[in-house]
Amino acid sequence: MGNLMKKMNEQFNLELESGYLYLAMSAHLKERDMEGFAHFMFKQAHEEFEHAMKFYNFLFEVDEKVEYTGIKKPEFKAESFTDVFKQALEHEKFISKSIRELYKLAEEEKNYEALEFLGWFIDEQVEEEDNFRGIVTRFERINESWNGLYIFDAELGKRE
Ligand code: OFO
Repeated sequence: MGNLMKKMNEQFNLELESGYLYLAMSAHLKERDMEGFAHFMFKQAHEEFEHAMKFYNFLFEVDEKVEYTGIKKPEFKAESFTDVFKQALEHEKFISKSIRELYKLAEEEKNYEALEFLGWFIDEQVEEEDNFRGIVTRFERINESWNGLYIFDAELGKRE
């Protein structure tokens, strides 16, 4: 397995880890009876598992192996609801950086198939960061007031 493919395999595991993190965040929110926030994070976790499957399928399509490297215990600071979503935004920034590094490596290795494939993720990360940034802004304006939190909880609970 070349360097790029090794990193693609790491990204497969990282996407699973993202899903695991968001599931843990969802549970944390659900334990505090914020069903809408919990639902939003649950959906986000599913999206991450779909991302993982894209890497999984790609690796098979280019005749590579998939290795499971283990998933680390999700850690996040959660002193407020705002905190949870702020850390989700930070996590997305970290994932974007990782995708950009993969893209750079694919350019260096002149792997055009990987470049095509990763282009989708470059766009997706712009969307992911934009979504979470917008949510964090709303949380900062709500400033943990229960009225605002319940209105926003209902809104995020509508995510399909
Ligand atoms: Fe897979 O985009 Fe979020 O982490």
